[in-house]
Amino acid sequence: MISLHPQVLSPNDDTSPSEVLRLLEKYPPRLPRYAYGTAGFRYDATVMDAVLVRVAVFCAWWYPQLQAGNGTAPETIGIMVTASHNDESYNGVKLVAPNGEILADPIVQGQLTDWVNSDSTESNQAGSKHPIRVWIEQQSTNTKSPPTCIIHIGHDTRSHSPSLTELAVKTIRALGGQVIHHGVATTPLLHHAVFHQNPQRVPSMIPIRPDAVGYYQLLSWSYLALLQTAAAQDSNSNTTKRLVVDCACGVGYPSVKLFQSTLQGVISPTCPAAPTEFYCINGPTHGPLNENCGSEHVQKSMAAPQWYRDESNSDALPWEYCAAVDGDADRIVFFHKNSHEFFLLDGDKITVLICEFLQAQVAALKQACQEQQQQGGNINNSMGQLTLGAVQTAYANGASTKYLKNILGSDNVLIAKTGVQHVHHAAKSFDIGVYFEANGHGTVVFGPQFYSYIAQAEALFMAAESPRPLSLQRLRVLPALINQAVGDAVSDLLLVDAILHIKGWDLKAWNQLYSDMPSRMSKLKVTDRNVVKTNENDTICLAPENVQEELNAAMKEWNGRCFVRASGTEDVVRVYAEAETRDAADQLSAKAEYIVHTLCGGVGDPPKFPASRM
Ligand code: 16G
Ligand code: MG
Repeated sequence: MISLHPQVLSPNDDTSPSEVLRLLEKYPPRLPRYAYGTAGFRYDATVMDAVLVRVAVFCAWWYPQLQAGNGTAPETIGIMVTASHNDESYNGVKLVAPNGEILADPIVQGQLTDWVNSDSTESNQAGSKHPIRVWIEQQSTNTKSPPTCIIHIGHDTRSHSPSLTELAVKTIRALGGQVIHHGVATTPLLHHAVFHQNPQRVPSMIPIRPDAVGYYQLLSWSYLALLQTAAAQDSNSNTTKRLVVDCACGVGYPSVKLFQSTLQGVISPTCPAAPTEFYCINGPTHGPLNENCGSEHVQKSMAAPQWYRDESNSDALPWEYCAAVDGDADRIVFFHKNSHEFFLLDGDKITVLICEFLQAQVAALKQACQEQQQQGGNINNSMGQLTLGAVQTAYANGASTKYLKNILGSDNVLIAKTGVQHVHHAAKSFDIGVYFEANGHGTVVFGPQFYSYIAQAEALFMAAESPRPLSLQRLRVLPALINQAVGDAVSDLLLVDAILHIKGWDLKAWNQLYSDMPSRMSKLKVTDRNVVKTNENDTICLAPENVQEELNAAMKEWNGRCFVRASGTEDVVRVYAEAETRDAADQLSAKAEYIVHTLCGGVGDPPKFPASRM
């Protein structure tokens, strides 16, 4: 169902600004105001048509401004139509910048929001036209060669995604643009395609593979290469494990299936089979998207997903080693369930696992390089050091932050604002930056010093004709296995599976690294969630007045931590609380909910306080 190669749709024979003006008129904004949320626009699908037409116009208008214009290849951008973990009734749109990352520039986001909300069919009330409308009118009607813009588009498996995507495609082609249409795609596949389509952005250690075939080959090769380092270490048994992957009834299902078939094609006598069998459940036609399944359900409800194919038999599934991805497969959590226990390994646990692994590899490589240099009588300090850091959000469980600070040092653990755009950016301040939100969004990013260090280490061992140490083999392969543009549930699945295999761990051993503090996440309806403003990393509420003072008093009373913020994907205010005991966390959460209800315009009856949830 995922297209192996995208379809290239050339511009319309004649560029047609009048067709674009007609589309703008036909699909006027259907809300008083569309807000750019945590990851783009996300609303009920019935009001998204206007957004798709306008986002497409914006991309065509923005594209020429992104080109260096000095003879370098044009840089593409992308539009992903998805509402991720939201239910089927929603849809949304995320923009991919030329570096393959999610659009993070607040100025561009502001311009886009302004345009989406402008009365773009006519002169506005003040009688002036929006500059982008003026730009459309100035476009000539001649055929454009080369295309005015090149834009990648993909969509998830929602029933309304193809028609919304089609609106954007039509608009771009009418403006003389070329569309690289990926059809059904995961969000990270689209990011990967844009990143690899702009090859000057891709470090030379990563082979360029701009389409689905190439991407899954890259994942297969690098996954097997990483697993082979475990075989070399000989720390594991040869038994095959089954990893159940709940795909949220979405695009993760064909994505993992495509990976599996690609992997089969890559395995050869010299390259042994993987020790893990991936068993996908909950595909797009099996049940309702994200309903009682997928990573959002598993993480928020702390429960195994419903198995839609054969509910009666769901106990028959071995739920020992399981993962759940979300509706567009850009996040993942792991879980284990048996007759007497359920435990979740969320983004925090993933961060800790990966950081421990990387720290050990970096230390081993440093030592191996020093020994090699000593043997050669050539101590060369020019390789420098590698900084390894972790980025979390305010939702990170306090126990994970404490653990990370212990192993990495306090300065190497940052708390950034909620949303991939913020955590990804912060992670780039390290040579190796690991970021995961508790909800499972995350990846590892490698900076220029990392690539230079690895290249120097390779040169060192090659010159000495010495075998490359395992640490070097492992670190060398990671940038190809780990999506450098955005977190990918499939890539993260493979990375975690390979690390567990190398360590010889099951989920229990991993889970025992630390114990989460009791916490609670809740959400409240308020009249206007936009009245709630927070500081640069969501830890302090700046408005309405007195909210933070009241929260401070509650935190003191229950000896815990809590914060509140407006959701960027749902019409609610979210509350997070954690404390030393379950009761204290519940009491603190109830108090914080009460504060939000009374000071932020809560709708309906105030939540009960003290809590009666025991
Ligand atoms: C979106 C964000 C995610 C964030 C979540 C918070 C991306 C790609 N996704 O899913 O990072 O954690 O929103 O949701 O940025 P909220 O604003 O509703 O709490
Ligand atoms: Mg998602």
